[in-house]
Amino acid sequence: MSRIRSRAKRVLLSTVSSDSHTWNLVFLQLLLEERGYEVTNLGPCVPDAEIIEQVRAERPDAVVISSVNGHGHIDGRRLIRTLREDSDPAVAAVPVMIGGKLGIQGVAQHQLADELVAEGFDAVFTDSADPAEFGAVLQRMTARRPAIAGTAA
Ligand code: B12
Repeated sequence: MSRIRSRAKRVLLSTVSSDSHTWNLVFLQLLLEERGYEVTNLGPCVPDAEIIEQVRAERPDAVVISSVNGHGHIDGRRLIRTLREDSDPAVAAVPVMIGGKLGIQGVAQHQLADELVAEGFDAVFTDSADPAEFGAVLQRMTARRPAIAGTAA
């Protein structure tokens, strides 16, 4: 008889290279863990290359990027371009979302969001995003990924 074991979905959580804020990451980690995700939190000021190497090594079901220092739209654009151009198709295709205070206050957040989606993010959340909507979008994205960890005899 074979048994099929489903596993918790894995989320790689990070901010961008310029951003030293950490409570946004702590908040998101707790929110995601409360919803049953297994979270790897890379912490503040993470270089693009390290995020991409972690995606390659961990094969997460989704990547969640948070930035609040106002540079998120610049760093995020550079990060997503590099990730989508990766030669490993599994890395290039991983679902990635970004959220937070992505531009400086006063800049049209929805325009920045549209630009970031055009660059390759699967979803973009502005600062006032409803956590319930974020949860629903993440669930839809990760549901498309294989849910089976393996089979045991
Ligand atoms: C604490 C703080 C700092 C601390 C950070 C310490 C630490 N270890 O985290 C220090 C002093 C280091 C700091 C530095 C700077 N800061 Co500061 N900081 C703050 C402050 C006061 C609180 C941030 C915080 O911890 N909030 C609590 C967390 C839980 O909430 P949050 O960050 O707002 O995140 C929420 C949402 O944005 C959302 N969210 C965030 N990410 C994501 C992602 C997804 C997917 C989703 C769905 C939602 C989501 O969910 C969170 C919970 O609601 C804010 C002002 C404020 N009141 O927000 C400024 C603020 C973020 N800082 C700001 C700035 C400009 C800076 C500096 C550039 C200042 C400077 N000139 O040096 C530097 C940047 C340094 C850098 N390299 O990044 C600005 C950013 C301006 C903007 N984006 O328009 C703010 C908004 C202050 C202001 N009003 O001008 N800062």
